[in-house]
Amino acid sequence: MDERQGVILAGQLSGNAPAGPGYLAWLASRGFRQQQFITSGLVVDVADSGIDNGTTIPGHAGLYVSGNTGLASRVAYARLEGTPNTSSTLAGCDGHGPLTGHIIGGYNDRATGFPHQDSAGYRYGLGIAPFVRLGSSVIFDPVDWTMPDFEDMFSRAYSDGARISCDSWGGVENGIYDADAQTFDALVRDVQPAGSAVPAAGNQGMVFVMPAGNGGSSAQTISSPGTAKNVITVGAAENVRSLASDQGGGNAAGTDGCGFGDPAADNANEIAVYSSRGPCTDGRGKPELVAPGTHVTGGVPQAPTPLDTGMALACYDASWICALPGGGSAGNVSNFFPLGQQWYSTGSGTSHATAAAAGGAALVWQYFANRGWGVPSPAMMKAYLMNSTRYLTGTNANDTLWSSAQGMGMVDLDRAFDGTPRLLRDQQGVDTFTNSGTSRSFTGAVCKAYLPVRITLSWTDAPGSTAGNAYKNDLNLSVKADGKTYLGNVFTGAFSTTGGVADVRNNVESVFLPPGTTGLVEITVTAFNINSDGVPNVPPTLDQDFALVAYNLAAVNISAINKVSATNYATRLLSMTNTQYRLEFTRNLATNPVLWTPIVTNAGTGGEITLIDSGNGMDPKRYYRVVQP
Ligand SMILES: [Ca+2]
Ligand SMILES: [Ca+2]
Ligand SMILES: [Ca+2]
Ligand SMILES: [Ca+2]
Repeated sequence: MDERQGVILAGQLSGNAPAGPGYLAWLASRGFRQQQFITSGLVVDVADSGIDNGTTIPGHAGLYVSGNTGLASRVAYARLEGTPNTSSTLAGCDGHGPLTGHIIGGYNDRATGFPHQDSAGYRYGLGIAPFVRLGSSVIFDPVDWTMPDFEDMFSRAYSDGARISCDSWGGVENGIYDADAQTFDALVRDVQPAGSAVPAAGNQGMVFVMPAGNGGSSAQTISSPGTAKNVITVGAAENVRSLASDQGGGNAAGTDGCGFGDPAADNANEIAVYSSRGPCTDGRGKPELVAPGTHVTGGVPQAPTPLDTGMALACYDASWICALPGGGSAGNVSNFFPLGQQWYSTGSGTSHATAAAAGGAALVWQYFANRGWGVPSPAMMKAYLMNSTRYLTGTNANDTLWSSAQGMGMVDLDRAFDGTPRLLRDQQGVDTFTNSGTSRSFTGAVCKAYLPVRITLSWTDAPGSTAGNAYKNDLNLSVKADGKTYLGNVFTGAFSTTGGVADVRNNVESVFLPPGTTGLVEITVTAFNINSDGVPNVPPTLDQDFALVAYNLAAVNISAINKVSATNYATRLLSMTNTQYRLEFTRNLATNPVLWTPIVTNAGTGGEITLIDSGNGMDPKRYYRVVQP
């Protein structure tokens, strides 16, 4: 990728531009280390035209640990899927697969200016997750489609450690849910189904990150299988990078080989004109997210023992990336950006935004491991990413969520890893619905009033019908805060608004409240209509699980209050207003967790006392407010 793209995803902005180089330091500040990825073994599958030279010993240093060819390669596998075409190769000669791979995971810490840094010090080809391993599933060899068997292909990828697949490709851009979308909806839940190349009992989840397409700015132009319900579909916002002549580009206007000039890459709050727009033909919202996708730089496949200025593989022709005007044939100087070197090139398209989001997904996956939160389900990955977005306010954005242009907003890794408490529930058996009309409720206490409260519900739906509406099981999100009730996906601009009607179409629902929300927040998930086998391979036939992310809420788990006595938990009254009592428990409940549930005390008052956890790890002593309505 491109360090400018990384700094934007990290939310480090100055106005509409990245605030300055330092993405690797930012990653370190959020606790990310190479060793964690070595320990977890996470692989991001790159279903594309091949990474670098088509082997697990790439020529480009950026695909090795620490950018050092003397250390381990981070290419886990490289293989052809489907049927080889004439002159088939695993090498990414067209430039697309290599660019994708470097955007996800390229490493560059060089501090020597040209050819590894631009004039402002940003590294070319520094990926979003520069520690992760990459697996190459070649489905364009390098230009023609190999007609892969998706079940075989991704069952192999999973078997080799892939939990996220970056699929920067797609078909017709018309918003239609077709057989491919159906296949991917099934694979998200179980990527090793019976009959596949590497079958396994039960469900094995895979996160698929897919492009919206480049059919914008007309409405309803999402490409399949990005129209699938369970994948994460990514639109393109603007990166901020000049390709003008004085920056190493081919002309004063900074126009790239696809015709996009510098105005298409000058504002991190704008949506790229070409980015495909939702909704799908059945009214489902798309895309889910956006990431910077114009004038993005990444690596070029390298010959053995490249020069200091790099040396592209002889077959490299940049035929499936923009590069610079005049490029696109082997040996052309305009196949590269900046001019005068052969390590890097550039592209514009939702392919490159998708790769950035896939890199972000890799960081989220590892963050769960780092925090001891277990392995996130695809539904949780989607909920977490969509929950931590940044609302874009520029041209083609500044609209009401869920937006057909910006989805739920820009991937925001700063919020994703800001350490603010979140209430998380990930496909827990006790939460699974088996009947329409039932519901689950969760109560949280707002941790920091100066931050927003953001709640996202996501579920992996059963594959839909290719005729009519694709949506099946229907869950509803409802949130009560500050005495008001908000329904999922009822927004005005960036925030939820009261009123409206329950969303019957989307299998992600969000409620975003601005800073200033206080007290208890009640979240209710209702199974409005359970008509399908949402959890295949697990009885019963009709069921649905879900993932829930509630940002800036600390779980309030209240049960067995009768077990709490003054003996066990001596308390003192800290303050008392009309109806609120703040008590301190002298025993540290953080290290002695106790389950709580609401009770009716009837202690001479007839009132109900609710204990509110306002701490949840933020304070060595746990404080509880008592509200007597
Ligand atoms: Ca299976
Ligand atoms: Ca612009
Ligand atoms: Ca619903
Ligand atoms: Ca089931």
